[in-house]
Order: sequence, then C-alpha cells, then structure tokens
Amino acid sequence: MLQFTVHHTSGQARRGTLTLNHGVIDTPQFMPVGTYGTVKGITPEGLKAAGAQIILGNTFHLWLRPGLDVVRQFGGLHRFIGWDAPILTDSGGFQVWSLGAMRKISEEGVKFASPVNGDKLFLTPEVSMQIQTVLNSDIVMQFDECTPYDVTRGGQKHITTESEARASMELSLRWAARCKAEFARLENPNALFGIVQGGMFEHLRDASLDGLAALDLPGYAIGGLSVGEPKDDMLRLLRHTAPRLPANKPRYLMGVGTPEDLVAGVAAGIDLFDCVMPTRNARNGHLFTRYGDLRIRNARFKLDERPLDETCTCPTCRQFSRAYLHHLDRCGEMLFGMLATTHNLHYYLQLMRDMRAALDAGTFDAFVTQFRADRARGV
Ligand code: PRF
Ligand code: ZN
Repeated sequence: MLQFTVHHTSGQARRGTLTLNHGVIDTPQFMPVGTYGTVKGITPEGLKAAGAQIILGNTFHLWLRPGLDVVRQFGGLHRFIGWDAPILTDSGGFQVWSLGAMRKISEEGVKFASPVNGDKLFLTPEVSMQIQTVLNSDIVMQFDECTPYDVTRGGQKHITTESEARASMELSLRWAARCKAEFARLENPNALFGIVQGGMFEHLRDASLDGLAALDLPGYAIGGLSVGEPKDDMLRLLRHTAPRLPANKPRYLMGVGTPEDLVAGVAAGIDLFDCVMPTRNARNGHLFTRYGDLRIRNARFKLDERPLDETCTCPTCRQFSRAYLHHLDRCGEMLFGMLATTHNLHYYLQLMRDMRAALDAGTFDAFVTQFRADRARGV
C-alpha cells in the first residue's frame, strides 16, 4: 500500500504527502538510519520529538542479528524495536558490497561468509524479498548492485568503465524484475521501490530508468551516488536523473548526504533521503549548525558558554553549552553521543521542515539563497 500526492512544486522541487501502511509522511523528508533496528544514541521518543516520521533499517544486518526467527515471533520489525511509524529497509545489496573480498557475485546473487560467525550465506533478490517481508517494512528496496566509482586492484586505482557500469546496471535491472515477481508471490502488502544505477553515465542512467519504469513500481530510488565520486559528478547525475523519474511517484536519493546535498536534492526533485552523516558525525564530534559545521573537540570551545546553535530549539541547545559538550566529548562520556545525536538529527529534520514550509509558501528559491549565505557565515 502506498499513496503519493504532490501538493506544490517550485522548479523541479516538490512538496508532497506519502501514505504508507504505518502512517503518513510529509515530503521532502529525511530518514534517520537505524541499521540494527536502533538509531544509535537516541530513543524512539527522542526521534519523534526531533520530528522523524520514518526510519531506515538494514535487511543484511537484521538477517544476521537478531535473525528472522526473532523478528517473526514479534510479527515484524515495528513491534520488536518499539517504533510504530513507517520503516524503510535497504535490500542488502549495498551492505554486502561493503564486505569487500569476502563476497562472490553471480547472476543468481551474492555468496559471502557471515561477518558475525563465518557461516556461508547466499543473498539473492528472492531471499532479500523474503527477509523484508518478515520485517514487514513499509518500503522494501529492490536487491541491486551498487556500481562502485572506483576499485583498487593490486594497489592500482581503477575507475569503473562504461562497459563495467553497463553490465552492473543490467544485472540490477534483471534483479529488479526478480524482486517484483517474488514480492508479488509473497503477497507482501507494502511498497517495493526500484533503484536506478548506471554509474557516472547519463545514457546508462536513462536505460536503467526506462527498464525500471516498465516494471511500474510504486517508487524509485537513485543509487550509486555518493560512493567516492567528485561532488560535481554527483550533482551532474542527480540533476540528470531525478527530473526524469516518474513525476507521480516518490523519488529517493540513497545514502546522501550533507545539508548542502539535501538542498540540492530537493531542488532537483528528490522526496526522500537517508544518510548516516547526522548520527555518525555526531558521535565523532562533528556537529551541524545553521552557520556551518563545528568540531566540538577544538580547544576554542573550552570556555564557550553559547549553545551549539543559537537558532536551534532542540533539547541539547536549550540546556547545554558548547563548553559542557566539549568537556563530555573529551572525557568520552556516553551522554555526549546522545546529546550530539539529538542535536544533529534536529538540525537535519528542521532543515527538511524549513524546505517544506518554503515550498508551501512559494519561497523556495529565497530559502536556498538564505541557506547558502547562513552556512557560509561560520560558527
Ligand atoms: N544501493 C542500495 N543502497 C544504497 C545505495 C545503493 O546504490 C547507496 C549509494 N549511495 C546507499 N545505499 N541498495
Ligand atoms: Zn540543537
């Protein structure tokens, strides 16, 4: 089940509503990443307070731990993790890719040794659909191959060629058709999204898009970006591909990105984003603010009584100083990770709210100009 309505547009940018089995999402929207069924450093209540409407989980990790027997007993991921709002799960294709030498890819799927206990595992489009059906995620991602930007072989850097990117994209297309068939056979009541691949080549992105559009799926993602390519290439492929995706269906840019990337993505016509950046960077002391990024470990914050971001209304900024956060980080205190995560997610989700408000008000271009000026000012 999925219903998508676009209320306003501004250039390519869209303001919409996405209705899924576990609730309604305002778009454009950002999805915090909860790989193991937890967004690290924050409770479901904290996520809701920050404005999260949907979170992301990972097929691959949840398959290994806790395993499907546990999730099946709970009737799906929602009740197991205590999150009653929508969940999107990634298919495992990208996560398996990160295993490096441990994996073997064939037409059938990906063979690899479990990084948890060494068991021999075989992830295929069918198995990915079976797992995501047990998880009962509201949005199920197709099993794909994320075409790398480059690979290192024998110490030599090799940039993916056109023919390599084509073969990879065509494999992902065949896997998309197998996902669709298995998803239907399982009578999964949720929504299956296709993933556009094609590397750094516009014509391959077009071929991928045409092949996926023919499958008439309820939503489409752009994969294979933010995988180490120069920023100009990312923006070139984003701006080429996003506007060509079906206008009446949700569009999701996978694993992207910085606040600037989110604004560029919305301007190009993207509706959904996910990224580990706000949560992972928080734990490393990298904080996002309206006036630019801040490294809390820096000695300049030792005596700084101001909040992280004077314009932020999050619980961290309402109660604590930069000096205290600097101290907690230096001491390696758990509370630091929690407070930093809360702030960064508030920042990301507030940025999305601000973009939605500007789209509602018809002032998106002015918003983008102000956003750039503010971010360039410095903290
Ligand atoms: N495919 C899948 N998940 C992903 C990606 C992809 O290409 C990316 C690329 N940025 C992030 N997550 N299945
Ligand atoms: Zn804050």
